[in-house]
Amino acid sequence: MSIGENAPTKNAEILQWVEEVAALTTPDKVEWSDGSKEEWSRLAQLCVDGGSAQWLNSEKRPNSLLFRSVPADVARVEGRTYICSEKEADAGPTNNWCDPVEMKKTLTDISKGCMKGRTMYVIPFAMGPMGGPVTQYGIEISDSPYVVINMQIMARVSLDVYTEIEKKGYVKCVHTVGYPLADGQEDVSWPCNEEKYITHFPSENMIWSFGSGYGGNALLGKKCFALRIASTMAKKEGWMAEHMLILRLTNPEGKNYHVAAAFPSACGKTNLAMLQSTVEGWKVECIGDDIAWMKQGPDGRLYAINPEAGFFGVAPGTSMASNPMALKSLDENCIFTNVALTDDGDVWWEDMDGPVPSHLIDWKGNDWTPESGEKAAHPNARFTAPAAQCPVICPDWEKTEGVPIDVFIFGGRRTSIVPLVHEAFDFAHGAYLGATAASEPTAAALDVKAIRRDPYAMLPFCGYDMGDYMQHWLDMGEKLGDKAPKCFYVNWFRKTAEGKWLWPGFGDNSRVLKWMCERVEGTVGAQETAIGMIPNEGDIDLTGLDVSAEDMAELLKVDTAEWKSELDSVKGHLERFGDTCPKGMMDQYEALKARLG
Ligand code: SAT
Ligand code: MN
Repeated sequence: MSIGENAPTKNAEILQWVEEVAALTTPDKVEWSDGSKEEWSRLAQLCVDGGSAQWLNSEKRPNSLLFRSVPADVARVEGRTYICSEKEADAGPTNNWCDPVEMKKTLTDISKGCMKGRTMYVIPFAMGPMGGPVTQYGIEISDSPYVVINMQIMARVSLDVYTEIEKKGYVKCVHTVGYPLADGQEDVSWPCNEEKYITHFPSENMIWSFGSGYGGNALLGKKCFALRIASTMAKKEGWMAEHMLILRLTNPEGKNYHVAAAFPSACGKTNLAMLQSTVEGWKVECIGDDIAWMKQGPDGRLYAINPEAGFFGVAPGTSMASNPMALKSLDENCIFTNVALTDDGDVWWEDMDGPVPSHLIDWKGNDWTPESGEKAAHPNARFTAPAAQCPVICPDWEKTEGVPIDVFIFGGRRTSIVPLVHEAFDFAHGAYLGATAASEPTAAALDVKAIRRDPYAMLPFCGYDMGDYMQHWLDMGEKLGDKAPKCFYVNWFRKTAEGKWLWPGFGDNSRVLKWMCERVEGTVGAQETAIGMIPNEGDIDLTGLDVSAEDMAELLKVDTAEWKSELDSVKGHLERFGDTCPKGMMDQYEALKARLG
């Protein structure tokens, strides 16, 4: 097959790579994606005509689609995700590793003819605003039209990418659902393969994904590129690729502050990114909800961009009560996967506002009633929405140079021990707070063993040894010096001994953000404790909020005995990284231990 004639690039290396992939996978045809609206509509209709999607009611949800996957392909597959660095040690103890030569051989073997009967799409995309100093480029080859239309929302797909690639290079991404069609064989509605491989070759800036059509397994710009490959690039080049939301706070005088925050899953990251402030005069705008790429700017400060162009969010739980701004981002031009379908052709999921419908088609395509005893939407059902549709998207969200970060926040879900907020003594201490961040499973008892440490919320997303990654944080602190962001640790989830939530959360979290900004400004105090600086009584603005003084004291309590009881778990966590656990981190641990007495 000759793929060169209608190719939009003359770059011989790209043409050769596309040719090679086509020769191996033998698609029926090759299509060069251009990212146009016309292309989106045509491929959306192709999915509908082929039976893998349906249009939602255009009066309720214009230009939006519903897809249903199969039960065997509903989430990222961490057990099948590999970092194929040259040396095993470079992947670290928390990643699966495979020798790159061996993995390529495995993938080559199973990929022979894997696109037969399908179209192979070549998708040029930018992660970040076109031409920006932090932006990177990629080309994803995929045999899934679902991937093409999702990538068009999540990344900036455009033929201009080929021009930028000449200057900046690109990440090679190969994706196949691994479901070839014999002559005359009819397609299924969600093709995928029982066998799955999500593989990363950091020394070649290459990603190869086989067998899944879902989310981060298939939309390779997201976790695979923007976190696993980019974290490796960032380490080498002295910048940061983080699993962080980015938001802007504006105070009543009109001054802006920019916050980047990392939380493990199920801690309300998307809610915080689109929070509606309850503090008079303070405004919050969203820049990103999942990933931040940050580079030191000419003035020495750290500048962040959101490399993505859309939100790939968990639908269940998203409501007018929990996150109205996310919900309003979904009014049109969206793709929904594994949500339920209402009788009037709209979407539904658990915890949506209003009464539970008496009849739905569930995510498996079956009739559903409240008596069914099963969830109507899959718990990991997703929406894909253009970020520009978010009513509180920041006007500078696509600024090529990014926004200067004032504050880093780490956090987790802890029903006890960890106060509402504490501030790190300095950046190295902040790096330690991120390295030891922990969360309880949502329904867990107060069992220290049940907590999961997830450094910087990057455990499944760091493309190299997590110990080296901790060192990178310390190195960035050195490089940024007194221009480094101030670091904080929050816990919105503390409960009383009787099990009552102490903090209202959601929009009222803006009160804690306000305190952080005032700390940056130096206009509000704090008291020193063994674990860090915490607000003095009265420092957090509680105007109009009904939280008692006792509850506030409980929220900010630091009990040294409780903290001491966690020291062993922290030490064990750090020691897991053996030789690569930075001395600087162990020093922080020893200093905490000494302060706790
Ligand atoms: O499926 S994604 O990797 O894009 C999202 C997630 O699982 O965190
Ligand atoms: Mn995420």
